[in-house]
Amino acid sequence: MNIGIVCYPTYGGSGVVATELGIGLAKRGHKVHFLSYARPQRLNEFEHNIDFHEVAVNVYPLFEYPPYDLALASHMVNLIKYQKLDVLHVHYAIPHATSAYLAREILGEQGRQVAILTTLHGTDITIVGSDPSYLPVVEFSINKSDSVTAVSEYLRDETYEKFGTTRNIHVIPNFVDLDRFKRVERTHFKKAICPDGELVLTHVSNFRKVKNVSHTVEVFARVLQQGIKAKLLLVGDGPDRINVESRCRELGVCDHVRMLGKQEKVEEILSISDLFLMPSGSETFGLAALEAMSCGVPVISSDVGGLPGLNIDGETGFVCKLGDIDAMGDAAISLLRDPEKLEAFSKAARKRAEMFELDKIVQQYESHYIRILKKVRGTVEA
Ligand code: GMT
Repeated sequence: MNIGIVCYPTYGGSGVVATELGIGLAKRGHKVHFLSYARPQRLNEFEHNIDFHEVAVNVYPLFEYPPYDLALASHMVNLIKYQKLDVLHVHYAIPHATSAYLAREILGEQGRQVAILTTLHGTDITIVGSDPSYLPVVEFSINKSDSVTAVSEYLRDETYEKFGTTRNIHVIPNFVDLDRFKRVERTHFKKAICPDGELVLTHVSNFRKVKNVSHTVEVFARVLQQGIKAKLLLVGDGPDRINVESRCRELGVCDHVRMLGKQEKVEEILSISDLFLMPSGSETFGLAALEAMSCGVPVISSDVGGLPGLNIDGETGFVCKLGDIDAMGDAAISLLRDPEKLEAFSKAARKRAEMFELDKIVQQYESHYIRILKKVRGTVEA
């Protein structure tokens, strides 16, 4: 198949899922075309059957807000037409699903040959998408896609609740590359970060408000207060970083916190981690937590969205009430103080991650493409 994949290129779950899926599909022999305003962060190696098409937005003095969605729709038209796309798979509804609809309309009968699949990821439904300033357009675009998937049951149900759609939304969960995200020896790195054999707590995100990164610092301060020798590794960057830094200063824990910024080889950091913290205020799936679990790192998470479905409370980590820093601190301390329990949780975390193995889920998408393509082309011939 010729497959177009549209995504955000940034440090974030939807772009990661889209990129890993595209790479997985290319390995299975499909021709994959990525479309975005920059090369997706994880698309960093040459593959003979992967092309990247950059969407450049023409600036013009009248445009205070250059219309990316229109430039994207124009690129989609060309891709569908000249690369003979069978499937156009857009990740994150805003504005990708709308541009895809527009491209198909522009192409008329020709456009009916391409199957448009929208994958909903999170805030495109839960926060931004349901804001009145976008809701009617998002709802329309979801309804006009040939098929819609959501990354968790929670997100599917939220979509039904927040949008007036009665269409079938299929759940295809996120996935992880178990070969890449596995625990490996990183003795030198561990020694450099933890010269006194400290235990390591890690958080990975794009430091948006919704991630509650400051809560990780609060939890960590409680761990230190108990006399446990530990380090907190904060990976990623974003708008909330400045507040996180000031919280570290207020709590007097700066010397024990490392701000590592955006990192490519997250698996190496996870390999020296003992606990992963995800205190998010909203999280439809929690891909970063899955990657941690795949490296055998138990997760202390909040109880929102898809997290309780991923992180099994008392088995792969602990699920605590949103914002309950004391509970998260106690959970972390109980594991860090008990090496045997920590080891058992680590094994259970990896085992749980194995249920989300990359190949299995890529094949689910592939079968889904074939199904919707039959539906779309069948309709044209009928
Ligand atoms: O919806 C977002 O915030 C964007 C997206 C991203 O690019 O960071 O994150 C969402 O999609 C991920 C991949 O499907 C999920 O693992 C994240 O849980 C989800 N984020 C939120 O719901 C906040």
